[in-house]
Amino acid sequence: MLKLYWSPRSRSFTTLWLLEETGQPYERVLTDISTGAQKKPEYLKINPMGKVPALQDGDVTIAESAAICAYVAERYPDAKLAPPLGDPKRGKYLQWLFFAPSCIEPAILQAFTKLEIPPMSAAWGSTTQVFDVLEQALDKGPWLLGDTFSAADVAIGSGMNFAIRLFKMVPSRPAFDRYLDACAARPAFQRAEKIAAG
Ligand SMILES: N[C@@H](CCC(=O)N[C@@H](CS)C(=O)NCC(=O)O)C(=O)O
Repeated sequence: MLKLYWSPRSRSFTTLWLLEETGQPYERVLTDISTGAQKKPEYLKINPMGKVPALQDGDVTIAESAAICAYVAERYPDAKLAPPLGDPKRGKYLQWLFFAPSCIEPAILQAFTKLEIPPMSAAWGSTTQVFDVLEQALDKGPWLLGDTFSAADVAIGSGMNFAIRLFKMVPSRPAFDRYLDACAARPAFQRAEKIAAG
């Protein structure tokens, strides 16, 4: 059975939501970051970054929320959380899945810290550019791939929920409100919210 190392009120939410979407049983190993559990030598063997979440599948250990999303979506293809190999939707799926850590996450932090970085040098361009592009992608909706919900929505939806609704780091837009309402209406999201509250 998969083992998820997680902490309440943290980025673990993404992976809790994803695992709840699969409908498969998994074990949760509480690694409470407020106690420093993530820096203990046993845990550093699982994720040398000393951060949650991390996933263990037999001898395989994986860190980084987006990588865990990709792994779990492929591990349980029946959950239909990723377009299969050869499906034309797979290209955009991968683009959005990688957009979460490489553009959404730094854009949120930039909005929060107000750090000035020349858009030509920043891999994500600018906060405005990232959110404009996301808004455009959600134009048709309800999901990033239109009618097809995927692990990319879990990665991006949880980041945007964190930034807009939980921590008010980023101002919302009507397209983001619609998207976050759709995410929050999913029973798996609601189950993960209860778990993540600790
Ligand atoms: N890039 C990582 C970031 C994980 C991360 O930042 N985790 C935070 C909690 S939200 C953490 O474990 N912080 C504890 C620490 O750094 O000691 C991912 O997406 O999984």
